[in-house]
Amino acid sequence: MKALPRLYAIADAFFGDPVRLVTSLIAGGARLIQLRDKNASPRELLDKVDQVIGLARTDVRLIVNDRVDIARIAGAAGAHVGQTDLPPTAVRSVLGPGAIVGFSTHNVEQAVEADKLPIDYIAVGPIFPTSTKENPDPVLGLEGLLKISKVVHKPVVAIGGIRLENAAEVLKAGAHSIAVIRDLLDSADVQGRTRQWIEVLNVFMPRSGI
Ligand code: TZP
Ligand code: MG
Repeated sequence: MKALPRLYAIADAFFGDPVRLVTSLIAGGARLIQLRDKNASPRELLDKVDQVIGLARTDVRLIVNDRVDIARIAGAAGAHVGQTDLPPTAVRSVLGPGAIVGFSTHNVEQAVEADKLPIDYIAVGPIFPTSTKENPDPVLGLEGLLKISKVVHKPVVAIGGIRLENAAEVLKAGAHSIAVIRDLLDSADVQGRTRQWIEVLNVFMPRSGI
């Protein structure tokens, strides 16, 4: 079991230099951060991950989106993969038992299958409409999230269109943690927004690890 914080911040390079973004997220208190850069070449991404790991405190865990090879080479804390990326069982065998492995799901069937895999959390989304992801799957809503949370055992990380204003509802619908891009990164004060998020999420009792 690996304890996961409530806030899962995603530093998406679409919103700016990931090194700058991660610096602000860490300063605001984020301790689980994913680096997502859909356009970088493998070499560029490795360079960015190296830089970000270089500035992370030891209590910050950095997860690489999509590229398990780069997570492994850079010594990141883990990797996050989607339905058409490398299968989670292969990811686990590459990264080892200590790594955090996350897997995206978009409906009940996928979440139930994901629950049987050697992963640390099941990402579920999009919960609400989002313009951050290209070609998103159909919106699940809080009802869809609740349905999934009830049938899986692994921690659920909710993602997609979640804003601070509806975060409490998302936790009430069974999410263990919330992954956020736009509501953090679109802010003129990423550090301050991160701090606000953590204050709101921490009102909920921390649950025992994942
Ligand atoms: N996967 C499902 S929705 C999404 C991803 C990567 C985008 C989430 O971004 P935002 O800005 O928090 O809606
Ligand atoms: Mg992917």
